[in-house]
Amino acid sequence: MSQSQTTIAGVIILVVIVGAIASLGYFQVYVAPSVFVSTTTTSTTTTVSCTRTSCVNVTIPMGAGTPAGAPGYSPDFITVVIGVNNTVVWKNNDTSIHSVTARDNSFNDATMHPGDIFIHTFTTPGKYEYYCIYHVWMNGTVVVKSAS
Ligand SMILES: [Cu+2]
Repeated sequence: MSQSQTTIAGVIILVVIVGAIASLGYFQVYVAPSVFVSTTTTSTTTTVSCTRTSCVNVTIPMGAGTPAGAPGYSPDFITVVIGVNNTVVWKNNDTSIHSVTARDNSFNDATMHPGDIFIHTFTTPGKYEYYCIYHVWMNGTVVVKSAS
């Protein structure tokens, strides 16, 4: 190997090493933290959901808006009793936006971003049907009964 060939080989090896270190640093600084941040956010918002017996959780699961076999709201039919468990907490666990919109307009959260929570307390007995304005095939029902 001549002197210039040795120098070129040395430069190439140096570039490969620097590149490897740089990409490892990029992963640690930019990629890894975002993974940890999203995990933290998920567990934080989960604890915000209803943990009392006086309310009922309804989740919007992953893929809820996919037309074919969409899971929609889960559960999509609930019965609550005034004074017992008449507060309903909806949580969007999907990665797309959804809404919880009453057909009689008595309640509405039109912009539920991923991770968002919507809380509504029912005070009048009746049957309340709701849907998602972005995915009209997503339907849910809340039956509200008086304490009696
Ligand atoms: Cu939707």
